[in-house]
Amino acid sequence: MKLNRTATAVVAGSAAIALVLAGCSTDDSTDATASSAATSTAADGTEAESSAAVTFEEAYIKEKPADKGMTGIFGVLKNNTDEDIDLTGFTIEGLKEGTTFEQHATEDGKMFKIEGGHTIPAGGEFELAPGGAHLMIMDNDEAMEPGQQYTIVLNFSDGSTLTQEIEVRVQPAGEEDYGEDGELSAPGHADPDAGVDDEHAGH
Ligand SMILES: [Cu+2]
Repeated sequence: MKLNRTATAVVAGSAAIALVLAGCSTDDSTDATASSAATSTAADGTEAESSAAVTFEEAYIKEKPADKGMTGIFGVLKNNTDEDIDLTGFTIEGLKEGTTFEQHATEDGKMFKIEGGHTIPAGGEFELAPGGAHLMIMDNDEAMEPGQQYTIVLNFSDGSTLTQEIEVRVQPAGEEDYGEDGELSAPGHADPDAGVDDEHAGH
């Protein structure tokens, strides 16, 4: 304890000296030059990222408790090439064995698994949004809490792969109902024989 206190005192003392020194140099333009250099470095990083064939922006995983088996992944897929590209598959690294990943669409408030994959139009974008097309994490009993970071790997029909960090977030205000709807419409994942009953139900 004594050592820690001594160390803290020394650090505090150094900080005080630094402040005094900084105060003496405010007439110089050195500080302004340093901060503008930092800004241009950040801009370079952004440019490098947008040169990929497909980028996934504003991406997030909707939070879920451990006892809820599924959740959605949302964001905007941007195609930076002049040809249509399909999302052929994806995974989230580090999740329990048995977890499955599906691509879904939503119609009349019910979501269902699509055959093939979502198509990102040439030079355009494809939005994954609550109540619309989305990606799903299924058969998973792990809690995903806001702020947690995962790595998502997206595979595309042109053979390219996009790997990036994705954060868990709370669903934006006004879209909280999605989770309940999603679970209620889980029959979309049922076996194909269920379609026979659906015909009767429709009449
Ligand atoms: Cu879904």
